[in-house]
Amino acid sequence: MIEFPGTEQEVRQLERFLSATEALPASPELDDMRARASAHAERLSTAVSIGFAGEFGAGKSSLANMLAGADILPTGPQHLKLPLVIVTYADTPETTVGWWAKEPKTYSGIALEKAAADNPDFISVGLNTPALREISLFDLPGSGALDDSYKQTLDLLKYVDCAIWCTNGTNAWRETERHLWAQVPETLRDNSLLAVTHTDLPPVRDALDRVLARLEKQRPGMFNAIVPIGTPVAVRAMAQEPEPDFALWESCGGQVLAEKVLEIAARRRRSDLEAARKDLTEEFLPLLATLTPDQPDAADDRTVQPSLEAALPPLNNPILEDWLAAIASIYQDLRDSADIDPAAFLESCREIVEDFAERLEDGSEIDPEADWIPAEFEKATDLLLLLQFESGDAPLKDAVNILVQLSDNLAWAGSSVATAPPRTGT
Ligand SMILES: Nc1nc2c(ncn2[C@@H]2O[C@H](COP(=O)(O)OP(=O)(O)O)[C@@H](O)[C@H]2O)c(=O)[nH]1
Ligand SMILES: [Mg+2]
Repeated sequence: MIEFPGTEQEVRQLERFLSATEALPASPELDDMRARASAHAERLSTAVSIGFAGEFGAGKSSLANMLAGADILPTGPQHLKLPLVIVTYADTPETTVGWWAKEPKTYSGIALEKAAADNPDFISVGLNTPALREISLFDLPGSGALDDSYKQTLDLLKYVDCAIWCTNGTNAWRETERHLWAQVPETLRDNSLLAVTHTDLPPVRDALDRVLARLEKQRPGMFNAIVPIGTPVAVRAMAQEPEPDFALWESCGGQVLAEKVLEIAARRRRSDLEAARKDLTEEFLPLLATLTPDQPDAADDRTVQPSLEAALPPLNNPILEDWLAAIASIYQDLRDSADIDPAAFLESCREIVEDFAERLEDGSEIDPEADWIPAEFEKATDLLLLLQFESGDAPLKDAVNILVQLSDNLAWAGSSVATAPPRTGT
């Protein structure tokens, strides 16, 4: 089972950075940092988008329905001409019609036909399927050979993080498909799958090994993986009562396809997270460490201040202040040394966390409601010790994340009752 990486912690840190820097005097550097922080926060709070593309009748909508676990998108020959349809998460089912240059309009419930009649540029259908919180599905209109739809497909593929190019196994991966796909940016190709559909049909099944061998030769640089699928069989397998027919789900390709989709989406999410963490640890958090965190009045304080340091009132959270100073000293050491020794870095992190764990023990410096925090520091001490036995870069990143998490804990609750600022719900 693939773990989909959570983003709450990073989003919270980015938001904290944005609110703490909101009232600072503008400068090109700060504006650039704030723009990057809000772009990271936006990306990490939005589901990873998976585009289904391919020629007419290739099985795009059937496959998107299968992954959504619902019969939402019409399939087969039809009168209803649909633009891009996005299937996404919503608490209650709704249908939104959207235009690139006009305000959208929302209908309650699933209303594709009504939505299509508005002649929108795209339609978004909201379902409360939990998996859609992580991934949204973009069902692209079919592309024909070298007509307008071809350019439209290329344009719409710019909006997706990952794609599944659907090709009909009866005549898989035709010249027209290759021609289009070769024009897709390399990063997207790398994050995409080639789904060979209709593999449940006997002629396709019989020739499958040969077809897959041919496609595999052309795969490098074009797709992350090739997955054969008999979609109606997969749907039937999952709909079995009283429980899904897992053997059939596996043999028709449903299992591998679902896993691969999750894998490319999770990989994309991880790379977004890494980019955000890099900015957080290298720039945002060090700047934040020089400021007062979460001061409720900071955003309203419009007084012009001469410098970043003077821009915010002093801390009234002494333990947090000491903690941030300790972290800042680690950052400083990191900056000063050309070549970090991972073991030494982990050891200094551990020492600091251990010191604070001891200091927190008597409970006088934190909000009584936050009595779980000392235990967090003790757990972190043990974790940091364990990380010293691992190799590579991963333990360093984990250590930084642990420090950041602890900073968050202290920012939230690290002031004594007498000096605690009013809670702002952040
Ligand atoms: N046997 C079989 N039929 C499929 C498969 N995928 C799609 N179909 C059928 O092919 C037709 C076109 O599928 P659709 O999902 O509408 O294709 P789209 O135009 O790419 O969205 C429909 O009648 C589907 O039921 C498959 O894997 N096996
Ligand atoms: Mg379709």
